[in-house]
Amino acid sequence: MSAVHVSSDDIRDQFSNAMSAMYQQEVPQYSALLSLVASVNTDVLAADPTLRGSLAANNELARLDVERHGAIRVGTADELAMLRRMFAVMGMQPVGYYDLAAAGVPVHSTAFRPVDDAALSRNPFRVFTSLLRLELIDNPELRQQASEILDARRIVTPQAVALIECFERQGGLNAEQAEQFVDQALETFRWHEQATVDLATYERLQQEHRLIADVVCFKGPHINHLTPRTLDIDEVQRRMPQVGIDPKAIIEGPPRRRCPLLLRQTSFKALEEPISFADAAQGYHTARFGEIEQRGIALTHAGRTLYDRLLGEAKNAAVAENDAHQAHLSAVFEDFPDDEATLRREGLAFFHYHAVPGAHVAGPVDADDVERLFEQGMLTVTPMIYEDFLPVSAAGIFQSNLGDKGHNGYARDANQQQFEQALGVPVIDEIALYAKRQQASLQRALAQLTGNGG
Ligand code: OOG
Ligand code: NI
Repeated sequence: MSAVHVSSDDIRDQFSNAMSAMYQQEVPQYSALLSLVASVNTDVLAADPTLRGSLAANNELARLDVERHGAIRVGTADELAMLRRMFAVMGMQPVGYYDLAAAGVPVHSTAFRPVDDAALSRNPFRVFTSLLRLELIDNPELRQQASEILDARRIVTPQAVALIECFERQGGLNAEQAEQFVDQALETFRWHEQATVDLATYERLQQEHRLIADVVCFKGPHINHLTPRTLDIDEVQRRMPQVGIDPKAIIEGPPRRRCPLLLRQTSFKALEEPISFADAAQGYHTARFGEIEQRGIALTHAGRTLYDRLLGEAKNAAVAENDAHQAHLSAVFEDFPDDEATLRREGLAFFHYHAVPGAHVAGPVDADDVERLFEQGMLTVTPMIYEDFLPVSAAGIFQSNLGDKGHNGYARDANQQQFEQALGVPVIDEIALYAKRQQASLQRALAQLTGNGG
């Protein structure tokens, strides 16, 4: 059968809208957060026409309102592999490897997201996906019990599995199948007020680590937050209490900059929600929250190394209050160049290259001519936005929602190989992706300048 296929970008867009609608209904505070972010974004754009122009030039403006990421946590290799196939239907691939064990969270993670320019500007919906590392549970009986509970559940509906298989066979889904797929896929991420275990089991797992109870005791990997993108995270953080939202103490990531770097994030604290257990006992579970993010420029290996070094230096004098923390960070980050020309010349960040309209050069040019073309005003750049996550920030977000009790870090090493075995494919290297996109934009711009391009 060969009806016309809906594009994966369309399916992702439909799914991300459906997920947002479901989460707004499940967690009304998330709706309040969305309104706050929309009004701050409107204010920022009105006050800063240059920013508006640059976002518009980069196709960033249209995606701002649909922009969000979510996060889920799964328990087994099979669950992770099945979700990889589900996300592939939506054009989302596993990018990056994040080890959270060092920060006391017994998971490792990747982000499922679109990878090419067109898909990213259409709808960049990303899902930060963590796999529980059961091997980090010390108590062998508890480990065994958790593993049996997980093996007995199916987190994807049979209809969704059938549609995934159909997609893999046909290379696409028709409109009706796509609609069914979105409905069925959504079921995996729904909240369940009933735990699948009795209260005593829940408490034992909770005592080992709150995250383990969250992953093991429910029917599936409920979406635990969604995150809209703001253009001014400091302002949203300031205004959150005015709309009845209680933010976490500190904005994670780099400080405020003229040229925003990577990713800054803050969240509101997880809600305590009533749960009933398999033995009919009543209790509470805390897992779901809301988060906001502000995205800046993607960094090269060199830029990222500098970022990690400065963040490490700033951590040594960690302060618990946000204004003081930000002031301290800003001082430490004075060693990081804060203008686009230097970031580019020193190879610290990634850019999109553009030929100046109407400009023309005779003869062949190559990458060695780039500086000269800049000086002659033939080439310009705009920042390439960071589409990924940051492990230290992610650990901060996890921890603020697991209570501050914390865990002193699991001694075991990161294990990307084990993660990729579970996933069934290697994760894509995010830095290589940015480099490839930058290179393609430069080639396109040079071809335009010499009249060989569109
Ligand atoms: C994921 C926390 C990390 C982010 O944006 O860095 C995260 C989780 O709590 O499952 O969402
Ligand atoms: Ni998040």
